[in-house]
Amino acid sequence: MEFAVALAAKGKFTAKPNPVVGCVIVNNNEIVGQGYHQNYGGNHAEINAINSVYKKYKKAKDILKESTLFCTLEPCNHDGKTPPCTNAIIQSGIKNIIIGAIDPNPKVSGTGINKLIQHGLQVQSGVCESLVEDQNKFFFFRHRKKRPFITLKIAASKDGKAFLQNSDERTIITSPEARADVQLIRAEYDSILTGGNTLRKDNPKMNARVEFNVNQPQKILLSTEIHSKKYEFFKNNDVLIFNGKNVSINSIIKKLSASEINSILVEAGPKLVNAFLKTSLVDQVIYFEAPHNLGSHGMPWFDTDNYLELNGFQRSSSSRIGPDKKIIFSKND
Ligand code: AOF
Ligand code: ZN
Repeated sequence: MEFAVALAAKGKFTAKPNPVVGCVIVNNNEIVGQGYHQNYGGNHAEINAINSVYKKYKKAKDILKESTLFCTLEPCNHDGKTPPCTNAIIQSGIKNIIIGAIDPNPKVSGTGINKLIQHGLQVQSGVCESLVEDQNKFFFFRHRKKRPFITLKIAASKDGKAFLQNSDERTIITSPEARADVQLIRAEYDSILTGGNTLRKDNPKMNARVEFNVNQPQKILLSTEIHSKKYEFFKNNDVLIFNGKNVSINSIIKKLSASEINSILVEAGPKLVNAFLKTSLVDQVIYFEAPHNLGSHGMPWFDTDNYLELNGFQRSSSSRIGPDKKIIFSKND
């Protein structure tokens, strides 16, 4: 199963917002087939693994009848973008199935296992369960909490400021190393959310500029104003726009909870960041801290009554990226 978990990890940036899933088929202590869910909308792991046996062996049918299938996630039992994996497994003749974790997706949850058992297959589940949940942290979170996981990303000067108030230019605070790390973080998320102020001030692209294939995060804009499409943010992929005088973060997150988005990275200015913190919907803060001060012209990140610890956050890790610090704050619940 550990090997299946490692296979699943290969789909980390291209399967999302689907979960990563790996599958290994074993016959007489030998691996005869393997596969993983490579692309969103594409074949599921089990299908790729079964196909790999057919590709390699002339007597695939006989081999499959005597094999055990290890799958990190419960095989699906619904018609989604692909047909149910349970049908393919039953048709393959495989009799033994070992599963990592039960699929928390209500369209599947438990029904995949039940179908296999009803057809006389031996099923065991819960093997390496926590590894599977960890590698699909956002997917499990959304299905359990019925809303996406929300992270705030903040780049601050040593004195806790966001930008220079006496300048119209974009203030670059952190080092190129820290900014490269942000690209990797973006690549892990299903969506990136920003506000109108950041759009106008920084004209950010907000895509994941990395040197490997990635399903680009869905861009989301929250703003009281309607913007022309001249901004970089509107280029290259569709933007979900929430406009209005009193846009409520709670109602927007509620709407997004009905979508497939498992995670939201909020990269915005102090106003929106403070508003998010006040909703109690933030699960994690990634705080980059540069070694220099911005001084009295700097705009503080947090309102005086709204600092991180007050909102239940504690430092869970701290590391160095180039000259900057990267501190992760999370909640204990
Ligand atoms: C599996 N094997 O490799 C994956 C599964 O739209 P679809 O058809 O691609 O279905 C997506 C859902 O299927 C996804 O939300 C999750 O519940 C399950 N993913 N299931 O048997 C796989 N990726
Ligand atoms: Zn499936």
